[in-house]
Amino acid sequence: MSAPSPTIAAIATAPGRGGVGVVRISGKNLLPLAQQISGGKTPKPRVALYTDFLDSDGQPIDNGLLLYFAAPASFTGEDVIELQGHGGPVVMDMLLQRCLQLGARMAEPGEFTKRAFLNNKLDLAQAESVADLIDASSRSAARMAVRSLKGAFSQHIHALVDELITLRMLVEATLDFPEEDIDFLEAADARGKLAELQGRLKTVLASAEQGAILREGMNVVLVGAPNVGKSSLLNALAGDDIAIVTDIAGTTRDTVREQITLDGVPVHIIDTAGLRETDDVVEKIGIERSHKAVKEADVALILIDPREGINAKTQTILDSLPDTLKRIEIHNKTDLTGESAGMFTNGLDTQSGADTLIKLSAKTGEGLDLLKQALLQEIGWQGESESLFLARSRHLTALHAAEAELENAALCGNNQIELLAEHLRLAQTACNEITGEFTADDLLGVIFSRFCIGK
Ligand SMILES: Nc1nc2c(ncn2[C@@H]2O[C@H](COP(=O)(O)OP(=O)(O)OP(=O)(O)O)[C@@H](O)[C@H]2O)c(=O)[nH]1
Ligand SMILES: [Mg+2]
Repeated sequence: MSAPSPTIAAIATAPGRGGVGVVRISGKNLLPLAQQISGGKTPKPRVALYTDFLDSDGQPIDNGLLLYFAAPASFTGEDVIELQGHGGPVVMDMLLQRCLQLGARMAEPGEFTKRAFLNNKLDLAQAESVADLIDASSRSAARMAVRSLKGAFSQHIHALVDELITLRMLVEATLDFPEEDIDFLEAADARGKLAELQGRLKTVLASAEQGAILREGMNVVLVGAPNVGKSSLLNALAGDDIAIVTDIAGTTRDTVREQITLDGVPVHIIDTAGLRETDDVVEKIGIERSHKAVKEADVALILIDPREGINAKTQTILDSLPDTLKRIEIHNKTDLTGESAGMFTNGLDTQSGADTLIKLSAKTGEGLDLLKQALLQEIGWQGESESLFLARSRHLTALHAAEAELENAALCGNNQIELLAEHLRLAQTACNEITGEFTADDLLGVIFSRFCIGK
């Protein structure tokens, strides 16, 4: 692949004020630009040059450090210049405008990383992990993104592809030399190799699925009658007074969102308006929003005061819940109801249809840990380990496709060698999509457009 040529520039630091702001430039042969901006100085690669940054009249816009990375030893693989000036929005914009005047154009979101990919500095999985690292919403997510950026995920994919290639060579050799045929494949233990490959793929897939949980997190919605303690539970989980709590039924009218982290997994909690018959216009809208929030959720926490049971409005919502939505029934206020806190899962006949019941007190915090544990169990989180990858759904789709092709390959009979070869080829294509070896251009456009500018 050849590198696109126009010089690009962008403010790489976050908008707003900061001690330092960085304008980043990438392109071919950037030394003339460096000289014009610095008043004729020639920067040495990888040595900080303290200089004024000059406008077209030779007047200083700012002063700071100019860093020059000569191609190909740079992030993008092209010449890269970083102007590290003072981090004010106006001065940064003036520096950027100066670069545009000198022939650069504004970089598109993710364009620096895209060039790094096109110049073989990063593979696609690594490039994606750059964005994941920037977007990481927990320490665990950040740690995994760095692991992927340093190539841990790609290494596993490459190992898979290497084994696949070995197997394909065996099979294709049989096609080319039919006289060798089946005995040859049996002698080389092709079936054993295929089974091994399937096992390896399963392991990678399991790690990637865990990584996807860490990347995407989960949406949890709190539903129930007024006054059952939904907002109190949100506050208890968040460890902060996020939502207003009173003993007046109908306190929460709008949905309230808060993100917490459980064992490194980002959890988006949505508190909703208590569900009841009402003439209050505002509350009615709130109840409508509760319906909507439930539809977006992965897990619904159905709060009940066991002394009162489920009211008609709550029942209506429960009846409308999709079957795929996971449910946990919660009996709140154990400090008042006399029940002891606990988690129950076997042989339950809950009012809500949930197969997990937790008794807790949002007020005293008793039983709260059980709820956290249950939430992580519901989405299948097994805890962080060194072998996880911060996978995206794109990766999971590709790995599942490869898995299906290997299963089909395993089903091929001894007289279906051509079909076997084709399934193995398709399995390899699916794996290669992850690292970008065979990814269509339009897919690249989608992936990189989700980056921030300057990255
Ligand atoms: N004793 C006790 N009181 C609780 C508990 N949880 C909530 N409460 C009280 O119950 C009342 C209602 O709590 P909220 O958290 O506002 O209930 P809600 O479900 O959000 O109510 P709406 O927003 O009106 O739908 C408040 O007076 C809380 O202090 C609990 O576990 N034990
Ligand atoms: Mg409330």
